[in-house]
Amino acid sequence: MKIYDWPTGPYPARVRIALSEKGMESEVAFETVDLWKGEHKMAGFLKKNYSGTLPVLELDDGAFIAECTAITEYLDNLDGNPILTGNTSREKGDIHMMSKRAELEVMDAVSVYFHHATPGLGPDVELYQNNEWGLRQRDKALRGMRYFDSVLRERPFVAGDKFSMADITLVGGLIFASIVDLPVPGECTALLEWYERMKERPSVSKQLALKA
Ligand code: GTS
Repeated sequence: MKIYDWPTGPYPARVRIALSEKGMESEVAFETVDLWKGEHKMAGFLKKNYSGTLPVLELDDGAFIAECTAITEYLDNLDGNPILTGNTSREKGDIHMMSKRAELEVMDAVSVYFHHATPGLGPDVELYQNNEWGLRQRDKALRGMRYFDSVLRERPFVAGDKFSMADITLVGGLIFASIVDLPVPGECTALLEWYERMKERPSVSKQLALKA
């Protein structure tokens, strides 16, 4: 299998953390697609992923799977031991719901803020920007952080008692927030404590070390 990504990118981080949690890193080759040069918007790459985003997983038969959630679910189920996406219907439902919320309320909102209300990937790549929309999404991300703080006051992990894909998605959101200098509000102590615990996991610390 091959993964096309940008090694330190926050969405790629979600798949890299999942691979590390599964002990599957050696089963995948990585190919870098340069976001800053806009390689992800060029015709050759759009054939692999219509939406022009990273990461993308290429299977050995030449098929492509895009979207972090889909890639993580695929990889997690390969060995018949889905530790990240749930074993029972209930676990799967809870994890998918909370991961989707982490995506909608934090990660995607931070991403829109980055692409619309900051220089983003630069003028050659950011062909349309809407500053006001970006700032609204920044505020949405801050509301999302407060929501997850309230969740993590009640339970140790985002989707319940176990580490899961939902935690990975929220970690991705906070990685992106730190890249764009959008700090977690100081009053979100449960979220901040949870993030410190996440950083102690080898999968996450290894990913964060790539930035150094
Ligand atoms: N919904 C997609 C997913 O979940 O995989 C979003 C992927 C995404 O936005 N990836 C970023 C991207 O391609 C990569 S990174 O910014 O995290 O490194 N961004 C470039 C762009 O032009 O949107």
